[in-house]
Amino acid sequence: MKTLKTFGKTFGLAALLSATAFASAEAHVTFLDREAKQDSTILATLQVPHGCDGKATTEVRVKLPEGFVFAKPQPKAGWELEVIKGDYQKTYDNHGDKVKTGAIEVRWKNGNLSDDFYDTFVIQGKVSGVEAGTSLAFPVTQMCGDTVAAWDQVAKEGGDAHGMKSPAPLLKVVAGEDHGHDHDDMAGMDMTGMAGAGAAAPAGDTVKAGDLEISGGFAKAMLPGQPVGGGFFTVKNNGQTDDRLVSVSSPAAGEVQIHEMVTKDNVMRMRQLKDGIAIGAGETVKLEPGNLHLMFQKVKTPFKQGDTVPVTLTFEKAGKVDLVLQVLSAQGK
Ligand SMILES: [Cu+2]
Repeated sequence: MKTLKTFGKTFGLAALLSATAFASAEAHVTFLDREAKQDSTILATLQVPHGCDGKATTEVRVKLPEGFVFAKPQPKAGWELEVIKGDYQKTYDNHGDKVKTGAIEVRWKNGNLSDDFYDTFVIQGKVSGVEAGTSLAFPVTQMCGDTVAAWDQVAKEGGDAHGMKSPAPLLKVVAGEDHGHDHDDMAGMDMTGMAGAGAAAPAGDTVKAGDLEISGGFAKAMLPGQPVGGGFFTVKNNGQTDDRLVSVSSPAAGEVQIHEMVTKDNVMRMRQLKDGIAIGAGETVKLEPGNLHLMFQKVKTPFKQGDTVPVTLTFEKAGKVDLVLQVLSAQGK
């Protein structure tokens, strides 16, 4: 516990420094995904958007709050990793084992993250015994050689974090989904894209809409820190007239674009297809990795293997079609 006390002091001093030296810093250290479900194991992904006043970041220290347990940091190439263990205030149950101690602080050290670049630092852990609506604060100390930036300000209970110069990254704990159906979840979502009557067929099933037959829908799991995701499916046009996929929406993403991958001079490039994809009469069009695909932008919660992603496809003739994509591994298998 000695280490901890020393730490309190370090943080206090650093807070003073940051208030003056980093007053102009706009982009804070924050979590990529700022919400976590109760009693879920998550990848807490910290985004470090810049160095300290132009200097490269050489160390990132993260203090873990009570209620974020069984933590394991992700090693990063070019950084040493130090995990400081200590006592939890409470005792936690890990598959029947009573656990009282664990990681309470993680430090990535001796790295070199240029001020021109951005990077993420990931800690896997379980949110446990925390009431919904609580925000867990993860005070961060960012060191750039001997310059220190502390992201450790926490608003008082019910207070406002806005306007704070160096707020600690917060993770808001929300109610779990173990209450039967996912209607609770859907209530908070943007339903504008969810047109059409009736529920979509289960993930992976073939969906028919007019002359179209849509099958094999899947999405790739997203890697930590990856801001966009890919989606794929096959459309078969059994009719006598051409159709066209004109747009796609999903409650899981702020925007869904239709892309194609083109290789020119040995360089692979992605291109947005603003006019969508033609589905000629009698033709089968396959969206697949390395070729045509959906690109999910502004994804709210990174896709995890085993999840499902609902999408609404809009065709020129067949109209709106609801489809559920099964999330496979990041390799799409
Ligand atoms: Cu793309």
